[in-house]
Amino acid sequence: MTSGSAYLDIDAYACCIAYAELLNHQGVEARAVSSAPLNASISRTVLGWQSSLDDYRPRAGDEFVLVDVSDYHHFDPVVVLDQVVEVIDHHPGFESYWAQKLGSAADILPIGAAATQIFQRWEAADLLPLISEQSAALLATAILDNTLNFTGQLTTQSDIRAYDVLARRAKLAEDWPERYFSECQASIESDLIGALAADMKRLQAESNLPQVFAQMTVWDAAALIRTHRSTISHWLAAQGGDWLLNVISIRECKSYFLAEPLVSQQKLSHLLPIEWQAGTAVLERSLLRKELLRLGLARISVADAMPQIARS
Ligand SMILES: [Mn+2]
Repeated sequence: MTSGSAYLDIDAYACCIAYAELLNHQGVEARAVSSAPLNASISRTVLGWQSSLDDYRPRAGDEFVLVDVSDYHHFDPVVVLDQVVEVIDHHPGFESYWAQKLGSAADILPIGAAATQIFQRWEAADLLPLISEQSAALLATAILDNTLNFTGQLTTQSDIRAYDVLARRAKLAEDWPERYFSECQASIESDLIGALAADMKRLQAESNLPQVFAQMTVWDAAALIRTHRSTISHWLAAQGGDWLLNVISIRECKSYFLAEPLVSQQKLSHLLPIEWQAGTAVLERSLLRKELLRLGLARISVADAMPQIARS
């Protein structure tokens, strides 16, 4: 049971732990394994739940289940590609590769959180009464985080229902969403560069999105940018000449973009109705990097289709 290489967010972390727990109940020996650093979405309280990854090093002959990742460029280095037996993910782009390789053992869906898919596995196995309070709390919080408190575009009814059931099992407080996202902001602000580095993706040069793409989810994005803008810009500019930071503001349900290179601003203006002012732009809804990737892919496929239409 493992996930991506760059960093582990709460969705990947929760899925590894909770799916390993389910498989062990089903008599399949499984370990939750990752060699990636944890990012700020695994907040102080979450770490205090005393549920963690297993201290285990994969051996020759082990099989791998991937959760919350399907792009084989970004696997945890412990993974042996040919020994992957199952993929559970909600990122776009590699659906047909895995469908061909694994058939129905590839479960890649446009859904708010991979944690919802893991919840569905527990439910389908009729074992939900056995889920530990920690795993229920982890999965519920992963759903909150990845759906942006249910405001993200990919949020589905299944995510909402999974949260309700899991939050009740885990006895989470009513104000847990606000407390959780405020905690994430505090941990980001206590190590801003670390948080940027941990949640940054490098996209292919031919991508129609900025090549250096950092993202963070906080309670109050305007305050974060006001206080830390020069530190952020300085560090991102050192990573390359085409960069963007997406700060998702849960309190206001908006996305704040920070990009100083003109080329990066233009790429984003191509995909979204935004106006840049001195390197920042605000979108009146919260938008995730994977939603932007989806928009970018849609534009590529439209562009690819054009010449064919012209020829026929
Ligand atoms: Mn996820």
